[in-house]
Amino acid sequence: MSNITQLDCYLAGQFIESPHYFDNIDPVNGQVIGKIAEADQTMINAAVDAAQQALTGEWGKLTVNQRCDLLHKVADRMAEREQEFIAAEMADTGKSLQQVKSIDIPRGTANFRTFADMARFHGGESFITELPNGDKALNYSVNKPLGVVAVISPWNLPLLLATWKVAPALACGNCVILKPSEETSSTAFLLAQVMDEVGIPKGVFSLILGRGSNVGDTLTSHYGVDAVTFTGASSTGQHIMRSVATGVKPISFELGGKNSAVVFADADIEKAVAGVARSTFTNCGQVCLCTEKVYVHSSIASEFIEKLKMQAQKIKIGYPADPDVFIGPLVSKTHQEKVLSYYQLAKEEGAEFIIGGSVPKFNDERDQGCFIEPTIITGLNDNARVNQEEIFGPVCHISIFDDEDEVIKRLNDTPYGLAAAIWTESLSCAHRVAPQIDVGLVWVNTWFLRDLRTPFGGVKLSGIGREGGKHSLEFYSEPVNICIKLN
Ligand code: 6OD
Repeated sequence: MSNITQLDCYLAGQFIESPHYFDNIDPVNGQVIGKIAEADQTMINAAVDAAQQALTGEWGKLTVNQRCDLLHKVADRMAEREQEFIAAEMADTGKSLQQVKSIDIPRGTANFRTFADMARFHGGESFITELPNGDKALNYSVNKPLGVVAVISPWNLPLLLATWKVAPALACGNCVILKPSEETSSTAFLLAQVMDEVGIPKGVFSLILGRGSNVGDTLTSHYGVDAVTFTGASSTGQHIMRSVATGVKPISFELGGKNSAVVFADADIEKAVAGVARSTFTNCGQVCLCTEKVYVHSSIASEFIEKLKMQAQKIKIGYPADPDVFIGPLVSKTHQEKVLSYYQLAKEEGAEFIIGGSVPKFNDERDQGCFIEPTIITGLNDNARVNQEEIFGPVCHISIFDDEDEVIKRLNDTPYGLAAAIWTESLSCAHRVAPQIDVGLVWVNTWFLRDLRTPFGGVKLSGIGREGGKHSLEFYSEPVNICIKLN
């Protein structure tokens, strides 16, 4: 296990003690496992100043290849310290060893390697411009970093989603100030140690810890912060948008979702059941891409529901370090109360519970933790609040449909638009339906299969902009046009 007990901010190449700390709580049993610094205005100012100096100093003078080599060293050192990252992520989130080992930590290193490699090949455009009098000009573009980028990352996939933004931002030559969620600061702290160990120049990467309500606005509205990139709740995205408006700063937001899965009559039912169980219950439902609404064709509905119920019954809930455990607790008491309030709302709205709906009983310390039962419900209208609002827990509602056009219309009747999954054995059905769903990403016969070169992001309340591959490089840099008259 990680022996981290005090997490400090890292700025201007140093770990700095803070005037205030708050408790880090273990979601497995509610015990205090450490203390986390609360940055103040002076520390944020110092991080911004150091970043601005680094941009014009050693960091700004590195070649792209030197910069990208350094980012590979970050990935290598993270891999060497993998066990510490695993332990820290599990302790903060309660997520299972199975998941941390297979998703969270490998993606942390993959994010650095992928964007370091891609940035080496990020070229510009060039044109020979012909004027009416026969003169010519050479127009070309060079990619410049945006400057100081504030990365605000969430608690559900802490290392994965922080590095998804930190890595391309650094690869493009920016300086980064990372503000992780107050629920999950530990892997960000380890990342700061790694940056320090491999010799990332001082000021290039800073870690600002603290509660969003205290430090968030100070950071995003800071005159020295040039761009803000955020993953989290849509309401927080709206708040950040207001705070950056005065500075007209570029933003990239990946926000909430209310994602659907559609199981067509010709689906391979075993694969669809396993896939929907995975897309609903992975990470205790705390992935913005998780399925919360399932539409099943009437001809296979009873078989599908029975099999999904059996699959959910097999899920082992318990201590995250137990290798057989699929889901641990939710991240916090506050979040457990939120998810439970939706279970209660579902009851009030008249849902039928196929399985779950409550808190599991262990008769040990875990009863003080934040566990929750995987839950499947049915019987509600599409416009019930439970079917419209993001719950972010291990729960899905099953609806029945008869007709393709009808289900597409129902899928799109939501203020969110992040992801969807379609289960069908018909290639033409997949090609016909996928582009008609108003989301940023459609999976067919799979879920959360990621290629980091692809565009990633949402529409409507689910976000602004695209990251991934060249889209990340385009967001984290600005093309500058240079026009040379030729004679
Ligand atoms: O896989 C990714 O790159 C990504 N951005 C996932 C987002 C998950 C949100 O909870």
